[in-house]
Amino acid sequence: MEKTFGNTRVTLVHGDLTRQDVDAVVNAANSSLLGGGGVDGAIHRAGGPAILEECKAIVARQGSLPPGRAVVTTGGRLPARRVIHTVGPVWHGGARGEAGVLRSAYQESLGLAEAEGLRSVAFPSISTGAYGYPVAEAARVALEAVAERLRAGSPLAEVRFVLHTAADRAVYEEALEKLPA
Ligand code: AR6
Repeated sequence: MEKTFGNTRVTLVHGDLTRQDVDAVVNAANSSLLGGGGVDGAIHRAGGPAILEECKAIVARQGSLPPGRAVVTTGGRLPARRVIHTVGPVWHGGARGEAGVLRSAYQESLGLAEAEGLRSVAFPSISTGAYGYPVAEAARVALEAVAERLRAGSPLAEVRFVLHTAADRAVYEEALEKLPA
C-alpha cells in the first residue's frame, strides 16, 4: 500500500531491509555505532566491513551518537549506496520523551537523505525490536513524523517502510490509512 504526501510516495512492504533497491537504508543502530543484533546486525553482515570502519571513524571524530540523531556512511556491499544510522529511544513506558526522540530519528534521517541528494530511502520499524517500543504507537509516530516533513516539500521520490513481519506491516497499514494525505 502507498500514500502520497507532497511530491513523495510513502510505501509499505513486508521484507528484508538489506535487500532493498533504494538509494539509502536507515539503520536502527545504538549510540556506540559498533553494531548489534536485529536490523543493525543484518546490515553489517550483508554490507561488509566498510560500514563499520566508517562508523568507527565517525565516533572517533564526534563521539557516540545520541538518540534521535543520525549520520551517514557508505552502503558497502548493500544494493543501497548509503546507510543512514540513527538511534531510536529505548521504551520506558512512554513518559520519558520517547515519542519526541523517535520522531527526531525519522526526521533527521530524512534530512540527511535530502542533503545527500538521494531520491529514495527505506526505513525499518525503529525501536520496536530490542528497544521495546509498542509497534502500534511507534507506527503512528513514525508515519506522522515522515508525513509532516514530506508535506512541507521534499526532493525525495519514495520513502519506504520495510516491515519484517506481516503483522507489523498490517499495523503500519492501519496507521497510514488514518493519516491525512
Ligand atoms: N529487515 C527489516 N526489519 C528487520 C530486519 C531486517 N533484516 N531485522 C530485524 N528487523 P531492532 P531497535 C526489525 O531490534 O528496537 C540492535 O542491537 C525487527 O523485527 O533491530 O531499534 C541495535 O544495535 C523490528 O521490527 O532495533 C541496538 O542496540 C525492527 O527491525 C538495538 O538493537 C527493529 O528492531 C536497537 O533496537
